[in-house]
Amino acid sequence: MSKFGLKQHISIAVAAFSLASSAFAATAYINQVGYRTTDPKEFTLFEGSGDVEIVDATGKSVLTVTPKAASEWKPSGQTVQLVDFSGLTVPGTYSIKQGGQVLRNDLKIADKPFEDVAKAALKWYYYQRASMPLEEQYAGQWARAAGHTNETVEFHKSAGTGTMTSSKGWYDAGDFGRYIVNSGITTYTLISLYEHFPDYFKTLKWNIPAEGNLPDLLAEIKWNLDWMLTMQAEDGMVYHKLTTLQFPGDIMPADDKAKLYVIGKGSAATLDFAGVMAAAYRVYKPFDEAYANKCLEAAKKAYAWGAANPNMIFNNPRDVGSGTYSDGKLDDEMMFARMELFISTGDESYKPTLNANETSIIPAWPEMYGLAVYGAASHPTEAGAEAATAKTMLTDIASEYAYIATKGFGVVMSSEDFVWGSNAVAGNQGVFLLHAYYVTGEQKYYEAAKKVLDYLLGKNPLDMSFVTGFGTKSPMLPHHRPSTADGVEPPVPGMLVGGPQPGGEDIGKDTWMCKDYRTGKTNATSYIDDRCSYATNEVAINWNAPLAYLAGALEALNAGYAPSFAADGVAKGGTSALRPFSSRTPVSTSKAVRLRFADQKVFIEKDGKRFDLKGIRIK
Ligand code: 9MR
Repeated sequence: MSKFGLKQHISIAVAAFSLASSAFAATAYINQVGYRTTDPKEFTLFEGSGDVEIVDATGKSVLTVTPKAASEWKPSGQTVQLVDFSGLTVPGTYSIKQGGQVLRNDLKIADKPFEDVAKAALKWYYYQRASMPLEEQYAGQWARAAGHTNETVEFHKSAGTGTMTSSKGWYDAGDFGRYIVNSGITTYTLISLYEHFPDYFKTLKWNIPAEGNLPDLLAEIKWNLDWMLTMQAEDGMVYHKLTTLQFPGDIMPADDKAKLYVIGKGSAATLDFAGVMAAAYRVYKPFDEAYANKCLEAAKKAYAWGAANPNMIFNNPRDVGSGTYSDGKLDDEMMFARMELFISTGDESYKPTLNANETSIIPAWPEMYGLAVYGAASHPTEAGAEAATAKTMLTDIASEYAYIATKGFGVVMSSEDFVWGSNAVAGNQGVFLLHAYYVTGEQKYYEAAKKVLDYLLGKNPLDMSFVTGFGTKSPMLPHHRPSTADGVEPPVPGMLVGGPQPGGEDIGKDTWMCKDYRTGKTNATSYIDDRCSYATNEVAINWNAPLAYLAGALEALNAGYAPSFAADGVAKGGTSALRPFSSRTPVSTSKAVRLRFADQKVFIEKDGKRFDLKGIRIK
């Protein structure tokens, strides 16, 4: 018989239980880079119970929040709660506590949380430049010799005979190939970032050698446009790619001495090229009219060839093992080319008609329809009735997305979205949501787009930022040949890795392949930070583009810049803070008095308290 009475038994049991439960702390998944003072803010809580406390650097509790109702997120199989801590508006670093336990201490609030991410994501294109050395004054410890400097390249028999000249451009990914199709979506996304926020990008700089008087963003894009222009044949057709016959080993660009070939012809490359060059015409015109005209003429010639040869599908020749970017469905490339040419020329012969029932409109390298939707929505004067159709197409999908993003991990991603380059699927969903925001001014779209960045920067079940050099934990061994071969420990910064997906294409017995990293994992956690993993840990120009777009656009909007075509209400500070767009007021800081808008009401906020316009405290 125990020497303790019943009451003591119970209290010992309770103490033991709370000890046991405290050993299993909840997990808080956060955007590790930071949250904007004025933005709505949310993190994801797994296996939590009770309220959450936010504690400042002095140990003072500054906010207590009750997590939202739990819901399951299928891609990771976790049942999680979203925690809204928008009430935290003072810059600083905080801890998250629950049940007396510190869950993490790296929660950051800042005025411009994504500016450095935007600059680094854009600067990465400089690090990918072919045919020029990266000098230390720009590249720091990642300085390297020029690669692929011989301008004379040979035609593969799939493209012709003899030689031609071609140089410049961006290396596609972890490999050193240059591919027109993938340059299509990438270059267009970056051009549209400039076209939507020209005044913001006229001054934003990230230390690159920029040509002439061009803003950094346009200078960087031109490096690739110059290369693309070399890939057009006399008759207007555009070659598919410029690569070696096989992928190189883990070497620096300058050591890749294998012969370069111009490989393949096709409608996808030609029509993508046409759309990109037509868009380029508009943004370069104010700086260099001759160059702009050259782009437009190239676009017209490419389109003429594409219209006459709309179904020429590229497949890798038998002796070629470099990337394929082979696309068997080409009506979307045609729609993209027509839309951009129509916007730039007003010529009725290009006039496209959007199909409002088209559902494959989230852009991806083989899915260009969505870019035509963006083009129409963002050029209402030029696109006329197509702009209205585009707006409906955007809001139909975006309203569903905005709802989905209120559950689970707070992102749109579903189990099926975890394909090769899943992080870019997320990124493009975010860019899509921003376009819906521009044309409606509805805050829910801004918020859902912003939450995509939260996901990419750490609010995900792997508890890591997917961007090299950013966040508490980020990829260290990306599948990126220069980062592997340069002898520098940190990888080149600003790269978004492809991300989790269960395909396992890189798993195998060869020494250079990965061991199975999927055991016990789900779609959203099938990932390994190892250079072997080209299926989850590679980087690519088309993946960085939506990251750069999202981070850049969110900073531009919050600096007070709205796209010229945007609906009333856009860029009045993103979401909660109403700031007059025209006055370009800087983003307010810690102790500021803010005019805010929520639940259809305008109110004043000071020190976290709310007052009506007469100064009377409200709840
Ligand atoms: O991003 C491409 C992905 O959608 C394909 O499933 C995959 C396999 O064909 O190829 C990816 O693109 C790669 C390209 O072929 C070569 N450079 C690296 C790219 C990223 O892995």
